[in-house]
Amino acid sequence: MSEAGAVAAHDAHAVHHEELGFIRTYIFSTDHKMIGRQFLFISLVMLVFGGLMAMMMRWELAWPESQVPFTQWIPEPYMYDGHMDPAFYNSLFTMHATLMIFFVVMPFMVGCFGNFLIPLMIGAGDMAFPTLNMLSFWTAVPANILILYSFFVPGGAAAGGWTMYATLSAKAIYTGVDWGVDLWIISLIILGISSLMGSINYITTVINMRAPGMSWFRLPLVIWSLFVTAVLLLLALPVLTAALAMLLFDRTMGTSFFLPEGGGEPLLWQHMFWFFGHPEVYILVLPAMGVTSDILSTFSRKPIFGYRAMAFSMIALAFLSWIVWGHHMFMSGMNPALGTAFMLSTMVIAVPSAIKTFNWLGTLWGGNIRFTSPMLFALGFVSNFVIGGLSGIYMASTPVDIFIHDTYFIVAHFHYVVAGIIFGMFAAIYYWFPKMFGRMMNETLGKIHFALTYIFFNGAFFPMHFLGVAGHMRRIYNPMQYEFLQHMQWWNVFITMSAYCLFVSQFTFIFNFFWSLFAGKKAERNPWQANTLEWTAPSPPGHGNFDALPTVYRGPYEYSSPLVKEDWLPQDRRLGPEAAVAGHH
Ligand code: HEM
Ligand SMILES: [Cu+2]
Repeated sequence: MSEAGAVAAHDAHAVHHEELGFIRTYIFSTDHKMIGRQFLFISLVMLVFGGLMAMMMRWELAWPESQVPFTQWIPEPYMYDGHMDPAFYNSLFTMHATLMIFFVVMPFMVGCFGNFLIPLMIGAGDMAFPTLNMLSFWTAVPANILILYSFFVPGGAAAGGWTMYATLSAKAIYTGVDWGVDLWIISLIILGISSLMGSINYITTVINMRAPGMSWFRLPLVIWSLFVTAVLLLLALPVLTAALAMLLFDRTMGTSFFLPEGGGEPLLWQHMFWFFGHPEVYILVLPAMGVTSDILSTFSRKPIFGYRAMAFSMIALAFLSWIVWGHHMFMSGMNPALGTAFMLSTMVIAVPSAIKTFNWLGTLWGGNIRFTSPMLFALGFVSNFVIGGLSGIYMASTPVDIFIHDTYFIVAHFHYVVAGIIFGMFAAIYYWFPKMFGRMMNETLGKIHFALTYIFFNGAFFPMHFLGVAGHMRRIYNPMQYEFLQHMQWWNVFITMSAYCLFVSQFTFIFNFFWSLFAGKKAERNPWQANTLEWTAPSPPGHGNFDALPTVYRGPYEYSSPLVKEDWLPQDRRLGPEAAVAGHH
């Protein structure tokens, strides 16, 4: 265990377990690493579906009312003569967003990496409640099936937008039947239960199962981010579940929480939805921030700059996320004084966000930067986050928001933030793939994948800002119907072409992923010379994770950590030969 200098044998006995059969190993596994991989695969599959929906929308927006390719296979209610039914466009953007948010980013970042990393990085053998963990995954599966199945029920998939405002959803609207909305509600309620089980497990594990010596301020930032995310999940998801139950009652049982004719209040839905919804975007983005912090530190060969400020700024973001929901409702007729309060609380978010950004830059500053594929994707995440964060400040300002509300400026903004998380996802997968599967991914392909993704991502989303300020509304299926937009239609064509190139570029990743899974170079324990505990375990770690449960003497960002070799440090940070000896090398 030479690379495990910060770790001492705490328990001489390796953890022994009886051989498990195929079903217990791969299907109903209680091992956090297998559950993590299960979440990984399910979210990658849903990413393909969500991506295909985006491609169909982009085709429609560039060449409205044209023959959309492959539509000959799509049944009548959605298509006529190969043309897209406008209501189907509504289903597409609703389901695209629902899949991407609830079925891709959440299971990928929280389900997969939360599961895989938490026990390994805090030095535990598994989660606190392994069976609950398995249940959490198997509760999520029917939610995935239901949401996809909803395309095939009478009325088709839900079409009210991922925000499902009560005015569009509390009563059947389009065809008289819209079972899709009911399935959407039920699916998300089930998924909420799954998330709840996961978050209780994560919180308990981080509080109770840390290895001896792993104090709170020795936790890697990715663990901080996942912990704060789990707390947000625990508090936010029940709000959504309650709202969803009320909506379902309105639709099926004759209540009128959101229906004015029965004395209800449609705006109540907006309040409940966004009281959940803004914390939700932090649930999505915080883990990507944590991943980015650790990757930037490893590949700059430097401890993270401002570790405690980074941890506290995540807590601050989590707290602030509860008092800003009204910024989604500036145009709903709220009292301007209330609008100003929400505007100010929203602007305060810029402070912890800027702390994080400048600390990332501080981490890079003077580092021995190695541009590996995880590093490039982590930098890509920072770049997207800065762009999305800056456009957020415009929208937070009520007078500006009056003009850009519900335009493509918004679509540009949230794709830079939430779709930008895809960069954090790729960073994580390139970085932890060796630990997860015991093999390295191909670096050259990874770099090509990054370059193409970065270029076409910006090509697809940056011009949306121009369309937005020109007044291009979101959620419309045919921009050519509006004369004032026609002269800008070539931007829509440009965006669509970039989006298709972006889609096609992902094949470099798919190929790399599967090829490396079977034929990649075998990974050592610590291929990136990183400093956190998971790298002291075998690649991939066996059941029980560590040869012996570790004891921790130093945090990952402490220079004197023997896991940091002298020659990985920038010249002026080297401690000299004595230090190297003291570091047991
Ligand atoms: C990377 C390729 C992607 C492309 C080309 C794309 C494209 C689109 C398009 C064309 C729309 C509909 C705009 C409208 O008509 O208003 C849309 C909506 C949306 N997308 Fe994406 N998207 C992508 C990825 C993502 C990801 C990864 C996420 C989230 C994690 C996401 C979240 C959303 C949301 C929340 C909406 C709003 C839906 C609504 O209005 O209810 N997108 N996207
Ligand atoms: Cu918000």
